[in-house]
Amino acid sequence: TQKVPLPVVALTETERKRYLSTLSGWKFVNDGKRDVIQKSFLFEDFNEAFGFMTRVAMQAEKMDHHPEWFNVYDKVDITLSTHECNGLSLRDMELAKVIEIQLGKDKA
Ligand code: H2B
Repeated sequence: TQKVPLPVVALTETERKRYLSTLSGWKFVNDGKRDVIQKSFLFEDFNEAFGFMTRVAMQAEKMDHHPEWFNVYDKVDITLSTHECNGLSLRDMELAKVIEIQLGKDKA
């Protein structure tokens, strides 16, 4: 089966709010240049944080949609946005979902 990439068109405000209501802790932010969603994650230590980043990175690469992230020891701040529409697309919502599923597995 052929995998069809999700479109890079900007979500409407209604769509954005509907998707965000299904994603716990992800906040909509306009950083002055573009619309993004952000969430901060806290782990037990660096090993847990970086393990999570590694597992997310491999899935993000498969999706050809990649997180912007900042890690210090046990903390990972993630920002998602889509360059092509200078804002939020379905791809960001899909990657956020993948991240949440990975978090569930890691914290289990
Ligand atoms: N990741 C994210 N988060 N946003 C993008 O717009 C994006 C990406 N674009 N990964 C992709 C790669 C694009 O640059 C390549 C050429 O498909």
